[in-house]
Amino acid sequence: MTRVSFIVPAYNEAATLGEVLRRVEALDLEKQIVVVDDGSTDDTPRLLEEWSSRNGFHVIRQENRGKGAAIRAAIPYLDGDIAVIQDADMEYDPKEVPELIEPIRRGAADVVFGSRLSGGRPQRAYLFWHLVGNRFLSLLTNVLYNTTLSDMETGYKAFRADVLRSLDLREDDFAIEPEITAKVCKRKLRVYELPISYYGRSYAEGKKITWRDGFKAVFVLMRVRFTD
Ligand SMILES: Nc1nc2c(ncn2[C@@H]2O[C@H](COP(=O)(O)OP(=O)(O)O)[C@@H](O)[C@H]2O)c(=O)[nH]1
Ligand SMILES: [Mg+2]
Repeated sequence: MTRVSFIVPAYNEAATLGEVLRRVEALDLEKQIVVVDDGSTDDTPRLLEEWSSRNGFHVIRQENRGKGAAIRAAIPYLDGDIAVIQDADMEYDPKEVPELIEPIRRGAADVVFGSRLSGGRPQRAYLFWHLVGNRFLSLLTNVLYNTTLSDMETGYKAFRADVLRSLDLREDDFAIEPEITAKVCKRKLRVYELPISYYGRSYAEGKKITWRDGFKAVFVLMRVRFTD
């Protein structure tokens, strides 16, 4: 049976992390869960304490350096055939993971992006400028790498685990998303997209990404294309 490694970056996510972990745990998959909590100041550490003795559950702690650093810290611990990045904030529903990884299981894909912009699934209507920014970044990705992605910033990205290990990721913050997208496209891997639901949260609810990350994404997409 295919083993699936969930990478869960969690920074001050006590309000939702428990439910996310329960939903992941409930999936009928052979799995491993690696949570990276780098300096949360809410109840996240206590909650993880309760889970830490479970089989296939691993917690990594380090100094706070951003989502990218958290994902990178998890990679050496992965023992699955497939790796999925699972945000801890309930914007992405773990129930959709079996569908997301299916093209990899079947041997058709090396990487699958869950798209919030390809239609057909519930999407919270809000944050117009995020939509514009995301469409622009996806268009730029498509032009630079001759591809057809609709949502390069999506948090749901699934990989053959060996492919994820080989990407040589370096970004610490939210620039990890364009870095992954760019490196995956540049390597000419078999990338697929699937529609996923998006239960977007507001800044008041704890969202952390900002317009600065959007500008940095442009830079990273260009840099990987022309130099790395
Ligand atoms: N470990 C860790 N996780 C982070 C950090 N920054 C963001 N995350 C996690 O990355 C995921 C996405 O962050 P979020 O703020 O929802 O980003 P957005 O939805 O893209 O605006 C969530 O699970 C966050 O807890 C960080 O500095 N450290
Ligand atoms: Mg989020």
